[in-house]
Amino acid sequence: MGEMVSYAVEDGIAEAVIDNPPVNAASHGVRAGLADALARFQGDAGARVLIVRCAGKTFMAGADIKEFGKPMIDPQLPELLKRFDRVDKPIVAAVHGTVLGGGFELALACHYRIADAAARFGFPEVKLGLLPGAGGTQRAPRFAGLATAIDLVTGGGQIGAAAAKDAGLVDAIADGDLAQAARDFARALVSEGKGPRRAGDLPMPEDDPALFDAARKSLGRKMRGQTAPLMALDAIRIGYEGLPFDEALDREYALCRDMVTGPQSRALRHIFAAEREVAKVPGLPADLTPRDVRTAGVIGLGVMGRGIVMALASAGVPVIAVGLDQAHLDAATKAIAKMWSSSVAKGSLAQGEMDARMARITGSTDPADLAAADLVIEAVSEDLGVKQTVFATLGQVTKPGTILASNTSFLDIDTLAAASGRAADVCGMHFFNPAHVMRLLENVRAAETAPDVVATIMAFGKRIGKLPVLSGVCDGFIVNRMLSKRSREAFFLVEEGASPAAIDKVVLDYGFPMGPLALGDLAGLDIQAAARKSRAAKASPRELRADFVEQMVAAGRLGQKTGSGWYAYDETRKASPNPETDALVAAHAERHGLRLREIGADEIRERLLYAMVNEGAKLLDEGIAPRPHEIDVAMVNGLGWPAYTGGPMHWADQIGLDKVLATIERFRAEQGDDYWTPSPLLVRLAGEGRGFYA
Ligand code: T1G
Repeated sequence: MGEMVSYAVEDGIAEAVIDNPPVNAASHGVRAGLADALARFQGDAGARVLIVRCAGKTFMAGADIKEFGKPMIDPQLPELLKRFDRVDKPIVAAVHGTVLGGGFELALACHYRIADAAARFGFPEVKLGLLPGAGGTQRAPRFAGLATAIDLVTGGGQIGAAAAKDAGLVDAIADGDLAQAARDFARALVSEGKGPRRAGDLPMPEDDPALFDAARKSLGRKMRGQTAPLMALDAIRIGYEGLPFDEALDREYALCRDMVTGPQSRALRHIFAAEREVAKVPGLPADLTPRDVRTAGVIGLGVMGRGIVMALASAGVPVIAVGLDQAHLDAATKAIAKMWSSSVAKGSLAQGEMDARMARITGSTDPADLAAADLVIEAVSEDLGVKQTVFATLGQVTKPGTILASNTSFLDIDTLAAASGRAADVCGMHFFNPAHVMRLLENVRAAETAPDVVATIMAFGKRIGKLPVLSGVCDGFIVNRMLSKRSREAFFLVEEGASPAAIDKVVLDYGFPMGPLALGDLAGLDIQAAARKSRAAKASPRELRADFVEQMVAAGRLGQKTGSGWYAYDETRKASPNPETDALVAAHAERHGLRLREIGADEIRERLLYAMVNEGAKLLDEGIAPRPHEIDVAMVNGLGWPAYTGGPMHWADQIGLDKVLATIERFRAEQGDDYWTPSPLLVRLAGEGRGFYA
């Protein structure tokens, strides 16, 4: 049986218990162990019913992702689950935790299912660029009907135990101990003379085939650019259109197997692994003890400060919220209550939970009240002088060992550390707007930040449900520094003759949620103008000359909020090309004697994206980003870089760094060294025929 699956029989009830921490993935040892247990159960006349369950925190959470790409060893999961169909005695799955992917498929291949009340179910395969390849697309519809099966299989989301029971995917919800409830359930099956209830014996539902077309349309929008959801929909259709069950299973598995080697699955599995790798900071002693953070503090209650207070209170952390004065504090408290009240009104937040969150927030206008905090996050205005004063105060009023973190998006944290008088306790925690929604958190290690402070903010970031990525100190850290190069190239391309719509279309077609110019209109061109102003001292003459944003702000055109920016907006904020912008660009070219030219989509894409890849390589060169993992995870989660490309560094590796470098060298010849000098790391890796990851 091997050590991963135990098998025992008592009073005619056989139990196969899987134990493969941390998530009972269907590794080879689990599959072999289950095969043995099934054979023993089949051959043991004394065993009337079999229960399959898992030890640890969750029932099987899927195939073993770490085995993908390696030669698969028999029995493979699809074939093993077919054997469940051939057993002539009842099999019960007792499930808890996150019953996902191949784990959900194992449960559906069992004849009955009893679930812990807190269990959750889903087919996340499409998030890995795959489809349920062990019967999910054929068994789920037979138990739950077409609409529920399509939603689960193509959306990759999860449903709870009660919803699963209502849908027919679960037969009973355990009352109390799951193992005992499973035994009682099994015993009742035997006493009622119930035999196997195989999915394959159930007819495919005759639900309306129009569900497929509707799903195809909505997937085209919701999962734009991704192939797996549409392939998963086709897999369901194979069985729906009458292919015999076993043949449909074989077709489904063949589809899934072919997707494993596809670029989108490799990219999505890379991001899955990278998002877990970035939690392990290289060079940090594994035995470091994070500091205890019982109470947090936030000073500065503008938009970001309020979002951070909400993120902390939502995660169960008591937080002292310090405003500049009573008016600021009252406005912040009111705004926070309003946001949560609207969630309560929508039914996405229980009133009791909102009350608990509000109770965790203690308002104050006196920084001295932060003496009770173990971690203080500063979120005052992005002015170095103001922040220096705040850090000097924090250094005085907080107790020794309290961590002092700045939410600044680009100011120098070493300067703030010096102002505090306690540099070892100072770091950055850069949240992304809206801070209570966006998962990405750029944790910034300054020159003198103590190692245990780094360990603390990485652990604390995960504790509050964020995705912490470590960065060193530089202007813009990882995301905003790379983004600033895309903005530069976008403005240059406008100067050279590309229309805003052409530029944004290339970025949209690549898979971003929005193009750079439309994004500027959404955020507000006044915000962008202020950011450009703060960097003017470091900007080149050409960057200063490309002052379209300043020109539009001067004309009162701030983007969506004024109905006019790069685009013109109607009352529903629908964008259309803006003649005022065309006139502005033409006048700009005339004024500066610029020759406008036709620019193709390929050049636009390479100018915008390779500028970020090159900057990412410089971040690695300078040690700002510890590894390419941090860059890919930050750009996917901070800028919406499409995960199915793997992020900038993985994507560049797939193209080949020699090709990326050759294109950058061409731009260098055309655009000049200031903007297109390749990073030394990129040159070296390309020369060695390697990638950022290889
Ligand atoms: N295989 C291998 N390792 C896995 C794994 C998996 N399926 N899921 C998690 N891990 C590792 C993870 O890498 C990390 O390792 C540790 O477990 C804790 O993970 C045939 C083809 C289950 C909700 O996509 O969603 O089935 O970093 O930090 O926050 O049709 O893990 O400690 O070394 O995420 O508590 C489908 C993916 C596979 C589920 C738990 N299944 N996992 O979250 O822990 S494809 C999935 C998750 C498939 C079949 C198809 C989450 C979780 P390390 P964690 P968590």
